[in-house]
Amino acid sequence: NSQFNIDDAYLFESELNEDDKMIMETAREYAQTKLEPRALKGNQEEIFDMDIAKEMGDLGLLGATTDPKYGGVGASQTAYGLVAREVERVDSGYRSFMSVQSSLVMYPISQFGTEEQKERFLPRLASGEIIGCFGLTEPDHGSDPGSMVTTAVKTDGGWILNGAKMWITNSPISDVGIVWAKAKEHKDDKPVIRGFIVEKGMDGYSCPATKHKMSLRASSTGEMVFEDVFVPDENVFPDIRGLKGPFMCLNSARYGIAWGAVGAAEFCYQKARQYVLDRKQFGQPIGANQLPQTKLANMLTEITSMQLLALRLGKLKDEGRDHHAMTSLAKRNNVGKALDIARVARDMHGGNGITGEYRVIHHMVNLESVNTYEGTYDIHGLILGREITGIQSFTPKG
Ligand code: TGC
Ligand code: FAD
Repeated sequence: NSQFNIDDAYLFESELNEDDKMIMETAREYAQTKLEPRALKGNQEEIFDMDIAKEMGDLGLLGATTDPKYGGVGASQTAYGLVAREVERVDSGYRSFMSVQSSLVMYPISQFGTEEQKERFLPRLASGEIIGCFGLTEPDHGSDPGSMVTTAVKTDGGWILNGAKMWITNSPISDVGIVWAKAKEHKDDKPVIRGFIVEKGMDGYSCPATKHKMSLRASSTGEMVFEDVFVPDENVFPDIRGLKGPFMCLNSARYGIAWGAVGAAEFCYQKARQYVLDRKQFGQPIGANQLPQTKLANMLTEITSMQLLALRLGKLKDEGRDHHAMTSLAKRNNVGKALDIARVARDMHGGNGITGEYRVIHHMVNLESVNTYEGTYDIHGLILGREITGIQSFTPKG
């Protein structure tokens, strides 16, 4: 009989191949030695240390699945997820930076870009020399991006963009942005959603920062504002049309988030366990009581199911057998469960749980954003509901 592993109850890490394990260990070592010491200050003072981009780039952690020809390390989807888990064990904000760079900027350039676009942007994004952002959400169109009002109108040699994107991770620190807009080639055309690569310094393009966030404070968030911005033809994705383009990027990011939530939940569970073993009340460790023990049992049960779900989805993605509804299921379940675990872990820390030092409240408030972005908990429920019943319930038409 093997020993029971209280952090990996069903021994999921023993299922990983050597390459995936090596990337996971590289990410873990980096996150624990370089990110963890910055996390509390980063959160409290709203600092995203720009060195992080280069450090992650040097280790091959940005766009890890990208073809080595363009600066990636050709990692598996499973390995990409394992990196997200290690980074989010420290701070969902650092994982957000990594997810956006990898899944929402490098992925669309790899999938939809021209050869010239790939050569021009991917190696510098992979090394962390330049930073990217992704603009889909608008001030009045979040869950329903199909109703976006940002426009792109054809002109000589390029396109003129007008509109605004809101809640954009990395935008204030970005050198490039992938923006989705309703494009019209001719005046009487029906508009169609297309993807554009915008660059810092383009006339009429600005990225004001969003201040006073109470969550993901170490992640830089802002707007993307377009006032008659000229984007040359060479910065347009040539073939992808419609919402399918941005949604394909979201599938990749949502998958990474499902793994990231595992790391945040594991951190909170391990902290809560240690706390109730160390802290004595009524003459005995708090952990000697039945309620804290069953809370820990519930956490481990949920974490085990989250680990297995993420691992299985990674394998299905590596085999090309995934469906986007599987990703919705994993993102919704894992982030929802991680948030529940963080809230219970916060409670188990009593007054100390209110300070940043124990860092559970830090994860708890971060996970509120994670539960909202990339499709809210309820929107993923509705995506699954549509698959299960065959009836869409987003609009009253049914
Ligand atoms: P719907 O009719 O469902 O679909 C339109 C077209 O898209 C196709 N499609 C997908 N393709 C690939 N993957 C998916 N997941 C897809 N889902 C849909 C679909 O087949 C169709 O194609 P076609 O060829 O027939 O036109 O579109 P809808 O408007 O009814 O969509 C409804 C809904 C709710 C599913 C969708 O709008 C949605 O997912 N809303 C949530 C919005 C969201 O997730 N926004 C995320 C913004 S980015 C972000 O938050 C980054 S945070 C990152 C960080 O910091 O880590
Ligand atoms: P709404 O769509 O207004 O939803 C409000 C509430 O109504 C939610 O609870 C929702 O579940 C519910 N709701 C909406 N429609 C329905 C319905 N039909 N039925 C039932 N309930 C419904 N976006 C980007 O494009 N790029 C980014 O990099 C990015 N980064 C982000 C970073 C942070 C920190 C945050 C908070 C958000 C970020 N977002 C980004 C935006 C994010 O994707 C949106 O906030 C999210 O999709 C929800 O949209 P909304 O905020 O407009 O909420």
